[in-house]
Amino acid sequence: MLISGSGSNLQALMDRVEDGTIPGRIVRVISNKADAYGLTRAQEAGIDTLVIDHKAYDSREAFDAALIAAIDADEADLVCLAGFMRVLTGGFVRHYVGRLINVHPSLLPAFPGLKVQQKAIDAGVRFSGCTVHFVEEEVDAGPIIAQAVVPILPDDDASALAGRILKQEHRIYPLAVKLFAEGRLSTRNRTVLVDGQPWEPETAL
Ligand code: 3YE
Repeated sequence: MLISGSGSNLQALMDRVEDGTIPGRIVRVISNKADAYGLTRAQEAGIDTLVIDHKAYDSREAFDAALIAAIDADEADLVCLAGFMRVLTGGFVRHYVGRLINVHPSLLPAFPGLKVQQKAIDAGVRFSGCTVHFVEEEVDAGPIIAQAVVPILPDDDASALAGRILKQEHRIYPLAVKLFAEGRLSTRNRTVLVDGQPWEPETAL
């Protein structure tokens, strides 16, 4: 699990592992920021942590190589980005093809990138939400696994909207990880498969 911040999605995943919903365990939490509160959450739950500070590396490739070495030492089956704020190299993405996922606080492909809650408000859209997706080299453009919709209310500011979206992230990210842990989630030719079948209303998260 890769984080940079408070780790609220990490907490949601820890909770679903703890209560048996997700048949797996979080082998390690890696942060590129030493002061990320998510590291404290992990330590309190007895999960191994590691700080790999991107500023200690000369290049994006060198940082990503350090990440790969640490992740592969743990033999993790799935790599989850959760509030991890670094763009990963093509080499990193290819190394974990089919087992690298992210959660993003908009209804992709609308509003990729940063400060997306404010962008949704500024655009005047009536609904936003969140997206769990497989990670490809192009940021926020990988195959979509799950989405949830929330309304944008007249008095919303970015923070109020972000809170409403986060609640849904905390619901759908664990659902996607559960499916993966059960061996039911995969991707082929940029299509997401559940139980080996393309998306259908019956299997949609
Ligand atoms: N990398 C690839 N594809 C993806 N990383 C994330 C998703 C994703 C990915 O789909 N290849 C913000 C990145 C956006 C940004 O520009 N970060 C800066 C550093 C800013 C900082 O350290 O605070 C940078 O140079 O990387 C995860 C979400 C990425 C968020």
